[in-house]
Amino acid sequence: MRGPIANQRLQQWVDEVVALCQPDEVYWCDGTRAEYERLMAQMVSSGASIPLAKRPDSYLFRSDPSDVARVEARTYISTPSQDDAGPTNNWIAPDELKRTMTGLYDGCMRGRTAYVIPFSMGPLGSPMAKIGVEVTDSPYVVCNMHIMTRVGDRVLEALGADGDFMPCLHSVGAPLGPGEEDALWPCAPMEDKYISHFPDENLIWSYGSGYGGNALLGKKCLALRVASARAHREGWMAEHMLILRLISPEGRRYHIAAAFPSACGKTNLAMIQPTIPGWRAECLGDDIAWMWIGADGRLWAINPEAGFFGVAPGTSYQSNPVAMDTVRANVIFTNCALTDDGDVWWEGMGVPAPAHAVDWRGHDWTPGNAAPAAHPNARFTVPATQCPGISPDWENPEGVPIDVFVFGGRRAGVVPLVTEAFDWDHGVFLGATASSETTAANIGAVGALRRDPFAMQPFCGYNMADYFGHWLTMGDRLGDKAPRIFHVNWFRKLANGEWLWPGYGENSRVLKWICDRVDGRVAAQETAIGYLPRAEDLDLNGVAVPAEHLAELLRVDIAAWRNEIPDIQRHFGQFGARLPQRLHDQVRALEERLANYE
Ligand code: GTP
Ligand code: SPV
Ligand code: MN
Repeated sequence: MRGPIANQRLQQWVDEVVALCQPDEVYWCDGTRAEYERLMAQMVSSGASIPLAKRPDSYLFRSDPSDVARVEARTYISTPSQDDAGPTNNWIAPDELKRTMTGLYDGCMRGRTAYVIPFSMGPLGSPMAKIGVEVTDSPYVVCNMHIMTRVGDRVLEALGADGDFMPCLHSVGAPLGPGEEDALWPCAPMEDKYISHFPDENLIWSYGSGYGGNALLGKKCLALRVASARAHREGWMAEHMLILRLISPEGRRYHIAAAFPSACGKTNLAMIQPTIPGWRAECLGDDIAWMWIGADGRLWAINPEAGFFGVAPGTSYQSNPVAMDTVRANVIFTNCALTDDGDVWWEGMGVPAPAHAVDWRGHDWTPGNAAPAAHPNARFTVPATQCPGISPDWENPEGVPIDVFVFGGRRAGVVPLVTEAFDWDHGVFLGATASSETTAANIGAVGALRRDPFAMQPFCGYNMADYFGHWLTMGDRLGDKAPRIFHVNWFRKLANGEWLWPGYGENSRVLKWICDRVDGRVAAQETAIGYLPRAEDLDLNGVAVPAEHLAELLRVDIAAWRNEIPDIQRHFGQFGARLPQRLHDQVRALEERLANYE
């Protein structure tokens, strides 16, 4: 098939992996459309993939019911010293973890093909781009990597004979005996799953899961966990952030990078269609931003990905028309429901439930069924180029200059609609203390309130206290060119469960206030927790938000905020002496302000 690979280190690593995992065959991916179609056709004939009659070139996969999301409980940051992984990460010593996983990998690809996927995170030719090579025994992973990253021969060319790459080993962990029939979605039991990172070696080993962030190793594993550790060492940033360009009626461009936890609104904000006349938006990325300080002293950002792996439920022509148009054709759907006429359906799609469907488990489903038809973490995989709102600059190797950071989370109570930080340190404090109700993007409790600093709790590849310190250092280096920092919460609820804020396109009203603050065009009130708009400072022309809802959205509940302090102290306390003093100072300052705003 292919002659020897120019890059000796790559050939040697692949040889080692093949000797260990013992696949029946080894296949080097070239990244072509023909390859994608060939693999998809194989999966259609095995029954793993269902072609959708109603959606051109689109396919539905159903995962094993046990393998529906990331598994934080089985995700490891394996540094020589546990302190370097820090209290927010699972840790096993590298020797021990490699011994355990080598045992699991031994012969794990028997009966399967090992696919070698050379991929680039970031546009090839960008000084920020990083090359990885994933070896996987999952053709589903290959097709998804085709969409989510830049794959194939052009990457090997860029790698050359002595280029550097990050080795990423993945197996679904289900070897096949001779003649044994494969499962439609092979995977290993929970106790054998390991999503492991060796950040000091730029090395990733994943075993036992075929789903999303566990298996598409360029995404969370490389571009966030390993990259964040590397960014700390090298003085740049790898963040769980969307990148958005907002354009005012006068044509002024604002570049916004926003960090919300998993399934908390990044894709939706990244694809926003502003409801305020004259304002426009362009999408640059929906999940990950890599940022560095440019020659002009500003912070520049690229999106290292090439596609969207987005949450399907809740996506409709009302909530996110840009996403709906993006997924009209050429999509991989996972764990959506299948309609009788050959389309996908999910809860919150904005069209009536079909009278009959096949749910994500493959069972008959009719409206009124207690269980949802689509899994809450059902996803679409789609190329970014298909997004009608994609920015002409989305692949610009130089990136875009960031004006604004927005942090956020899903909080039914307490946290107002929008808050502006007093200064950089206070902004870092807002990021470091951000909290959110957990979602179905991880296997575990849903709706449990937890701290999710900078939306990086599951993705920070080193000690989170050092990560906070890195943010402070970046601010010091950026000085007066640092982006302004805000915090938002679209998810306030009434006691009856109704949303207080309409969200989605109407979030542009908050973004407009943010941009106006950056340019000094609008007032704010100083409160104990930061600057907030008064109701009259928000442009609410054309949207009906009851005055009492608005008052609640912009209210600073002093008693509730005082109640947050012990939890913030507990949260910071876990880092011991490693927590930067400047964050202790922020807690004290908040306490004092809360005491003064009786
Ligand atoms: P990951 O891909 O997991 O990192 O998630 P994400 O942050 O991109 O989340 P996404 O935008 O896909 O949103 C997840 C869920 O939140 C979807 O069901 C959305 O419909 C819902 N959502 C997004 N924005 C809003 C909003 O402004 N208001 C409300 N009420 N829900 C929203
Ligand atoms: C997330 O969970 O934040 C995601 C989806 O973006 S996954 O790729 O599965 O991690
Ligand atoms: Mn994400």
